[in-house]
Amino acid sequence: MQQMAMRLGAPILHCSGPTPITSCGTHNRSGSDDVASKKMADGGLPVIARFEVRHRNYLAPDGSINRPLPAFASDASLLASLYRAMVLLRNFDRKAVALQRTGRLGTYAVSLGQEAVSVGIASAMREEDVLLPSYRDNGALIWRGVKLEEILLFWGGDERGNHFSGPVQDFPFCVPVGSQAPHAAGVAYAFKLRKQPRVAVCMFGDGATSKGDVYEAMNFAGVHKLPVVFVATNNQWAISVPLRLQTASETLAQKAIAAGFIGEQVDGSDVVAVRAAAEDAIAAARDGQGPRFIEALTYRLGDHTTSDDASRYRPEEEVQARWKEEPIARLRAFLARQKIWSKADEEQLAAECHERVEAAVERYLAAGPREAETMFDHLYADLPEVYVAQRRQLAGEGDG
Ligand SMILES: Cc1ncc(C[n+]2csc(CCOP(=O)(O)OP(=O)(O)O)c2C)c(N)n1
Ligand SMILES: [Mg+2]
Repeated sequence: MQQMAMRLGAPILHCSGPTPITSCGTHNRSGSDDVASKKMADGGLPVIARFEVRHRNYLAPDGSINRPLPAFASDASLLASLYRAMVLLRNFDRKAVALQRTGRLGTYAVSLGQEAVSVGIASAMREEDVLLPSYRDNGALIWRGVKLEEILLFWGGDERGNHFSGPVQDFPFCVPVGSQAPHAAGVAYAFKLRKQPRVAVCMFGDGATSKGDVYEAMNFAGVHKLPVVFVATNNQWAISVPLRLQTASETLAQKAIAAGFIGEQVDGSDVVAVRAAAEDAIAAARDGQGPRFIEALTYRLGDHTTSDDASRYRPEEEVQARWKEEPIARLRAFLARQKIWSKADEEQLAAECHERVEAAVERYLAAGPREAETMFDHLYADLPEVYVAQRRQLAGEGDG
């Protein structure tokens, strides 16, 4: 962490204790002389632990650069592919909402304003790593090869969507808040036992960080030094609950410190920062250094889902102000400054996205509804007798 902090020259976001910072994300349990000799805290008691949380940002909202860029940022084609993935996701979201509004899709959660998080994180993963996403991480699934029509099938209530084209070991969307975190610790524990150089990447929201599942998973991962990266997308809202009512903690990243590992906060509207933080964290986890936690600071510009109307609980001015920071315009401004993205590229991309999304919708609609009795499938290895009878009945095979 110290090394990373020096390389980044990032500001200290949070620290405790009145004395200068001497350690980073670690504490001295020994009560040794050097600790005792440090300046005494209140009441003459020695300070025995002191922590820092770093904040990472490279691109300003106008696309200018705040600090030296990480190595991958010199790869113009990688930057363009990150941009393309974010634009595709925004187009896909828009269409998915239109499908829901016209009765052709179930509840859907858009990524509006947070596209840089799921795309940036997934872009730093290897194929053999395992993604454990929340319901809002479409961008990560698409990056890893899940087809758009498969995502539509899932949100259309069709389990065939979970039989996806992405890496077969990846987990499906997790709708229960935070329950993917203990699964991630379990996956990482398996990697460790098998001595496989693979990493579990677990994504959830700010609201999920208040769940016992998340704390318990982080604690277990810290104790066993598991190869897992926890990513909290802090979009400031958990449906209608604002962050200030979610936690009294100054950052979400500092929650990792209690579990014994590094937590870093990144500007989640800066895809370069998200990818760089993910690269560092995933490499450390793969290297046997244990878990990491990334808090991606962003803003949910849209409603929670298509079942929500956010104008009932947050002022329009707040949302408008946050549009100035959004990730797609920011990256486009940066790419334009670097002369690696033109108006013609933009027009071509818009046409490509339109075509790709429309073709996926056609395939989704052509898949047609499943037989009603399939609702019993994929729940149990052996269907309990009571459901066997109900399944038969629905299938028109008599009372069973
Ligand atoms: C265990 C559980 N409790 C409650 C819910 C209802 N619920 C769905 S989303 C949500 C808020 C989650 O907020 P956050 O973790 O910040 O994620 P975001 O929706 O902002 O991406 C809640 C309470 C749920 N799905 N699962
Ligand atoms: Mg949230």
